[in-house]
Amino acid sequence: KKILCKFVTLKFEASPTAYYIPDFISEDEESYLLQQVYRSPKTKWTQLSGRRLQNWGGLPHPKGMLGERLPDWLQTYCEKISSLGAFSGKTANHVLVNEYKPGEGIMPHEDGPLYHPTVTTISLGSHTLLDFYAPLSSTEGATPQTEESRFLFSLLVRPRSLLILQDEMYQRLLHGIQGHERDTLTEKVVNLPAAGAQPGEELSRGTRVSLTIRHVPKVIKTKLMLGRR
Ligand SMILES: O=C(O)CCC(=O)C(=O)O
Repeated sequence: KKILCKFVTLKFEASPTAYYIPDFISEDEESYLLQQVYRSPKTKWTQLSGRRLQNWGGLPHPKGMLGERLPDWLQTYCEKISSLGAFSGKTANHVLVNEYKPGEGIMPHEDGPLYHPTVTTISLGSHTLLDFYAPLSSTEGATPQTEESRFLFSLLVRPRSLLILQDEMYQRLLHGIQGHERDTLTEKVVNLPAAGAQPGEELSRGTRVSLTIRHVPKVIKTKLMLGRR
C-alpha cells in the first residue's frame, strides 16, 4: 500500500516505537475532515485552558466506556488506521479532536491505562512539535527534576501526516506540546528527514486540529448494564 512505503521507524532505548507517515491523507480529505470538525454542534466542544476538544465514541472509564457510535467521517479513518494493524487486529473506537490556536499547547502527560497502548494521530491545518519527556524519577532525595531536564526529543508532525506511537513511547514517556507560535527546528527534532525539513528551519504555527484515534478495549454495550456490578 502507498501508505506503508513511507513510514519511518525510530527506536529509542528499550523499544519505544514511532511511525511517522507523511501525507497519510490528501488535501481534499484534510479539508473535508476540517469541515466536519467545524460543522459539529457547538455543544460538542469542551474548552480547556490552552485548547478545546471534542470527544467521540464515549467517555473512557475504568468500569468500561459506554460506547457511542462514531459518525461515518471518523469511522472511515478508524478503520483505515486499524487495517494497518495498529491496534493488534482490533478496530479503533474512540477519537479525541483537539484544536490548538498558535501559542496553545498541552502539558506533558501520559494517556493512561484505559487505552490499548497505541496512540495514532492525524494532524490537520498546521504542523506542531510533539515533545517527549522522561518520567519523573522515583529516586528518593534526588534533586527536583525540571521539565527542561526531562525533555528528551521532539517529533515534527506536519498537516496530513499520521503518527503512530507504541510500546515504551506510549507507556513510559510523557508527551506534550509547548504553547509556541513559531518553532525553530533543531537536531532534537528526530524525524526531520522523514518530515522533509532541515535543522535551522523556522516554521510558524497556524491553527492545528488533531484527531487522536485509539482503541478502548473495555466497552459497555448498553445502558441497561450500567447498574450491574
Ligand atoms: O494533539 C496532539 O497531537 C496530542 C494530543 C494528546 O496528547 C492527547 O489528547 O492526549
